[in-house]
Amino acid sequence: MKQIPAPFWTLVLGIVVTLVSLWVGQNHNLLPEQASEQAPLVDDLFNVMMTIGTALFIVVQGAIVYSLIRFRQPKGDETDGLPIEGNLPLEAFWTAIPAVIVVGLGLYSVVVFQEMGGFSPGGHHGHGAMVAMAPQQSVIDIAPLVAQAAAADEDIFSKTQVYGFGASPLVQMNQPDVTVNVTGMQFAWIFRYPDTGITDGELHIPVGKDVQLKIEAQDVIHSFWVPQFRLKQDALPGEPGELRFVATREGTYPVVCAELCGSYHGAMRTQVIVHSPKDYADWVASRVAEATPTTTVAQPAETATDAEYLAGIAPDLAKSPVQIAQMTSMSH
Ligand SMILES: [Cu+2]
Repeated sequence: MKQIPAPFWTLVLGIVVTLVSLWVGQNHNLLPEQASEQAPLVDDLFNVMMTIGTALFIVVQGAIVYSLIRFRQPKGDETDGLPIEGNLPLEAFWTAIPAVIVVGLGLYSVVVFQEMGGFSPGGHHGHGAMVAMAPQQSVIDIAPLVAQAAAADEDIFSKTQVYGFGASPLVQMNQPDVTVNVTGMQFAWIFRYPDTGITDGELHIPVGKDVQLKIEAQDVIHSFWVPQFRLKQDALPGEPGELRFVATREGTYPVVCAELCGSYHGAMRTQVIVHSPKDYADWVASRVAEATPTTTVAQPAETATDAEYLAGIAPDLAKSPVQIAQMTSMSH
């Protein structure tokens, strides 16, 4: 080894470490499948960090192992080591390299944040515009808790979104295809669709469509997280956040609360079901068809005839005796 100069070995080791790190950065298999348009952006950043982390790990651990062997204390040698201190080039080197890495990663992460729409919520929407889009009152509340909070929530959800990931600069001017109001509460997620009045404990969305979630909490801070979408947004009481994304794969993915919110936080899970556009339309249709009987059950309808009751909540339906007969039979 004496014949071969040290710079040569440094170069060879550097190349080997770089190649190994690049390979690990692309093949670590640590992340779940990608199910949204936003996921690849996050994963590319993660892979770069994984590459750098692997290189640092190998260099640091390698230096330790090398030193353990190379500078091992000889038997019987009880003397102190040489008091070496102050190597300016080395100190400049190990200060400059991490500084460059941290600044680089910081800039890169800001670019990813921006591409995902992280700077957008609230930025281009006036309060008035949001009020004009305010969803109508939900008609089928599945839980008394939700019913009680619904009126207040409509005010909340009509507030300007400040937190989260909104429309990326490319789609800023477009209205979302689907908007869902998401409420986190101890210990469940409630999803309400202002356009159709549907309320559900699971999130149903169509694949390939621009989805907007308005996320809010009813009691304490929760956090809405779908690992496969690489999206996570805190749900704050009184301060709605936004997530805007496009799901790219049909399937069922977990929705996890990522903020310790109480004793049953660990059980605060549900799922997001990404449908094909046709399945989604079928789901909406079936839920809307269910809506009226559910409302009937929830209301004190005993005193009214079915026709009178229907006239109150759905005048269009009440005009048709056939439909009244159908609704009546469905509700019993
Ligand atoms: Cu929680």
